[in-house]
Amino acid sequence: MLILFEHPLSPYAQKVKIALYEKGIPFEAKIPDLFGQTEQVFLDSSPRREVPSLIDDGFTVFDSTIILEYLEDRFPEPPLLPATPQDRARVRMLEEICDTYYEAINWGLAEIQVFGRAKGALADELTARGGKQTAGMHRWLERELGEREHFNGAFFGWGDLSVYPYVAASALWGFPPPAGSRLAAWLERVAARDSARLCAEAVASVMASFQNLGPLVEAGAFVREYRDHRLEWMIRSGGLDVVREGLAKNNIRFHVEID
Ligand SMILES: N[C@@H](CCC(=O)N[C@@H](CS)C(=O)NCC(=O)O)C(=O)O
Repeated sequence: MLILFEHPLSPYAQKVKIALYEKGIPFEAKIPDLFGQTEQVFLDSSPRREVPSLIDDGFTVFDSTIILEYLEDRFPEPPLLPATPQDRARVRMLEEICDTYYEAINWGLAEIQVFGRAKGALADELTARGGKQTAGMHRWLERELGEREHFNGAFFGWGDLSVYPYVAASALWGFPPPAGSRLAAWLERVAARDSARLCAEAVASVMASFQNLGPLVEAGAFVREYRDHRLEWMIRSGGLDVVREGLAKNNIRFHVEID
């Protein structure tokens, strides 16, 4: 059986789980301990120590986009990519923007709301910036969706599973799509699918155990990865001091250096 190293809150892992559920591929989900004693088999599968990574009969694949490509090649039915080259390019562009721009906004909001990275005026400022950026993202997605039933086009697929985890997370952090928008109606339709529902249930059960993790972050129990677009988000949105403090306290990290 396929093994998927994942974490329920990871939008990248959710993309892959939705693909697996939609294709009806059985898999064993494992949550590696990213902050403690990590299984060697996970480390071997993921040189950056990130989830998701997939093991298929000894063959390992990391990075959600590459895993999605692999699953589409290995298990072509039902297809998740749309049929035309134009639609395929279109949904891949949606995925790219969501993975590299939208993700950082939600991640930043979680750093503030769950991991207690900033307090008082700075927390308010960062949250407000995240809210404005989310609203911009929602306007862009509303235009991209247009009159379509699915981002993918005629059927649910790659375009939808690439957007869903991010829009669902925005709602969790207090910034749902505007009531009455086509995006809100799309979210409701997608959330009703078994694949998305299973992911949402896993998110809810993790969130129930998360209160304010600020003291644990302070104590060094979490060394969070401030990589590429996330680091940029924190600095661009006004949180350079959060980065400085994290570096001083050694509770943020960058990509591991590959050896
Ligand atoms: N480009 C990768 C990004 C994966 C990623 O950033 N995963 C995060 C979880 S959302 C992670 O594992 N971070 C490790 C950490 O925070 O230590 C993908 O698409 O899979």
